[in-house]
Amino acid sequence: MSDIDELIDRAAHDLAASSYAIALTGAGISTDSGIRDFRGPDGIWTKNPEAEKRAYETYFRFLRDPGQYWKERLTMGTSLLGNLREAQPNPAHYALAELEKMGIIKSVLTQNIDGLHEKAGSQRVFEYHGSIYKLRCPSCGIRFRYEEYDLGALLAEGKLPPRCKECSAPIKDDVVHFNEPIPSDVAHASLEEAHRCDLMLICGTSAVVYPFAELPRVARRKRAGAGLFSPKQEKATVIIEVNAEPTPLTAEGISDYLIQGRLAEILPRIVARVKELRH
Ligand code: CNA
Repeated sequence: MSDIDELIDRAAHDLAASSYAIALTGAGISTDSGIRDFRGPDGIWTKNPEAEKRAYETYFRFLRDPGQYWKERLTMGTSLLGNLREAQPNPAHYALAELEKMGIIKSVLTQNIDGLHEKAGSQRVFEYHGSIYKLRCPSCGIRFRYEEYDLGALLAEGKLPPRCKECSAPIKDDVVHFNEPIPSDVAHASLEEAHRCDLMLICGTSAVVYPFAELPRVARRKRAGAGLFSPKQEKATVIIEVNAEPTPLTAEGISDYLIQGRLAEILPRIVARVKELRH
């Protein structure tokens, strides 16, 4: 067996033996759906660091003048990521959905905003950085589908920004921008999942964006802390990374092992092996 075959086999055994596995995903899982990532070798920020600096301002522009923010969004051209709505899931998304159907993966915590996990059939998805399909009220936290607002009409009538149907505060797109707090519902749910899981499968993230990158560390500390504050030794959480390149989680030994390669190839092979083990 090659190194990679051995690691795929090991991951399949670990998943089959887990009782509460969760997946954490980042932009790398969607590159095979034609969506560029930010920090991979061909990433948007890697190629255009100026665009990253400008992105740091986006949330402040909303806070300063929500009406103007919306006017610019509705009148300026396409987003940096292109037309995400046309993208389709790839075999890596389907593999995670299948592991959920098999009862192995209990939830997917994703940084992605592209909605591809749900399109692939994953049911329990926490969108940590929001979704391109939704709007959110920063004041009361309620979310709306874009279809619930006629933004074109509000623009034409000079009635921007759109306002929350519950509390009438100005609402923004659901996507979480730099400097913007993570919505408290997904932040809490994700933290709970990180505490609860006994296996974390981390897919396609450079693991440098916080607080999401804290979640593997939470799972890791649970193990390190066991015995320090609690008399009962907790079962160690297995942390597996699948990524095209090593990350800080690899370097710091937060993950137990890295399966280095393309997610669309590796995840379906893991699923196939789990199925063999279950027969
Ligand atoms: P990132 O920082 O761009 O890192 C992506 C990681 O995935 C890198 O380490 C790559 O080497 C790796 N990678 C790329 N392609 C593959 C592949 N096919 N197989 C295996 N590994 C691969 O992205 P993060 O998610 O870590 O950063 C968080 C940001 C990126 C979040 O705020 C997202 O909203 C944002 N983002 C989302 C999307 C999307 O929704 N699809 C796209 C681009 C950026």
